[in-house]
Amino acid sequence: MQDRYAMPMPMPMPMQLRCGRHQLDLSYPRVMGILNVTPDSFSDGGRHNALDEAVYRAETMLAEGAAIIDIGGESTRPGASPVPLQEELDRVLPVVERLVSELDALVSLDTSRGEVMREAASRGAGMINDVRSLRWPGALEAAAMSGLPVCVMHMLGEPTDMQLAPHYEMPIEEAVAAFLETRIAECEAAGIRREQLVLDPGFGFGKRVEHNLRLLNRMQPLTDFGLPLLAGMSRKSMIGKVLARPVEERLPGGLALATMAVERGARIVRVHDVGPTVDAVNMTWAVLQEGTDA
Ligand code: 7PJ
Repeated sequence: MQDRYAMPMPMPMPMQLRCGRHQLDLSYPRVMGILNVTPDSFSDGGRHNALDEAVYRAETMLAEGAAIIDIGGESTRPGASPVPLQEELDRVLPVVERLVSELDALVSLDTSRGEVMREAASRGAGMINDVRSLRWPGALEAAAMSGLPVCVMHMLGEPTDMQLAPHYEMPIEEAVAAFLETRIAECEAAGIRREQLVLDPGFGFGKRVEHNLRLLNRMQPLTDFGLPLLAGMSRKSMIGKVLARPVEERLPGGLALATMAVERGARIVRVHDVGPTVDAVNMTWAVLQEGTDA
């Protein structure tokens, strides 16, 4: 008889993520709704209160089936420069407070700043989403102190320069895996438990369209880390470039990408258009579950 310890078991993926007061069930794919609170993301022109509008948008996304609301006060679009700390705090904290107190929402904070992480955590945020993977001074410590799950994402360079001439010395999927492996180790060394990490290939962050397409197609091996994968491609320029569509006409392309991400192992999909994506993801999941007795 074969030694039952001879075959290494695949690392079990954490199916439940503890997010402060919330428990996030990742035994099936979930949708994260994007809530940008940068001044240019509101249509009000001063007529409505921007804070009320943000709360209303979050409420709509939750009603459409979003499991997480990702609040971002810093534009990380290609070419964008960082906003001053106080401005970021002023933008995001009132929104965190209202989404937590009025909607009991699971809020994630799209930030690279330790101060923002700390303040948001103390107001009830449940997750940290840092496109710079806690590489800014103080971020590792603040994230560890918060005890919240952290999404670590691959990015080559900084938003200011990342799209100028992205170049890799190795296949993109290997570069991303190597980067994530290093970040996981740094997070663990700082006291963040491995089971509290979510991994993101970072579509559009220092990548040409060919890089993005290849990375999505070859994303499955990233599940070997045994951690949940998050994919964010909603409205991104990879869709614009392939389909020649302006940003407001990228939903069908985005649904195709969300479907493929789930098929290749993503458990969180970060999008602007929550309702249609929830349907696309749930339909995809139904097919993937076929025959598994789940
Ligand atoms: C991402 C993000 C992403 C994660 C942005 C945009 C740019 N966070 N924040 N993954 N993208 N984790 O939404 O177009 O892909 S901002």
